[in-house]
Amino acid sequence: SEASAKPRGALIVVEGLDRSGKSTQCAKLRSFLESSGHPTELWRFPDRETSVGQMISAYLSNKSQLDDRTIHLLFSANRWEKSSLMEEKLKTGTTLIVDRYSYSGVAFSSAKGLGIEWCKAPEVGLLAPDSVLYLDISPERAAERGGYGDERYERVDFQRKVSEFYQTLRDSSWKIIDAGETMEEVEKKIQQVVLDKVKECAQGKSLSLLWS
Ligand code: FDM
Ligand code: MG
Repeated sequence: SEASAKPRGALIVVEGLDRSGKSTQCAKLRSFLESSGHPTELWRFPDRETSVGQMISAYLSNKSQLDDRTIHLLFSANRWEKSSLMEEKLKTGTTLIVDRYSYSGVAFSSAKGLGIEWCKAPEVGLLAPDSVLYLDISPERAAERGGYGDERYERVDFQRKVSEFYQTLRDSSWKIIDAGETMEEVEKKIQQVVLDKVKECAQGKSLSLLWS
């Protein structure tokens, strides 16, 4: 078909602690790719627009209480409900920059005490990112950047635990970016990594699945 003859887009995931600069860098990366001629969309998880996403949003803003396993599965369901659209976008040539993905899902829930393998199980079979950019910053340094908001999880002690669990999830698709550098330096590093990856994907790198 015409769709499958097109070079596919890349699945680029950006991870990191709260206040590590993810959202800013995702927006900059999106305009960079667009201006370089690569059709690009910016996605984020949780996607608070869906009905599952609204339950998640209420939980994060402390308007509702949910059992730890229940909210974990809702975060996962929120990725599954977008998974076929994600695949379609990639296969028809759109690069996706995704602000948080399954790594957030596992790191945050594991930091609450749930087992890592239990946390990974519902993620198995989702599309695996072509590249994970981890914006590396200490929780103390992150908190200094204007402080955290008042959502659940935005506390230094908890974020430290999350960063430990993130480390256990690192694999060969990860690129660790020093997020303590200036915004421009971080931006330049990300651009280089991502452009290479976008080219690799357009040249036929195949999509794979988590978590193999
Ligand atoms: N979070 C995010 C999780 O606990 N699990 C997940 O699967 C995802 C995607 O939700 F504290 C947490 C991480 C963060 C909170 O994310 C909301 P944003 O990026 O701050 O909106
Ligand atoms: Mg947040």
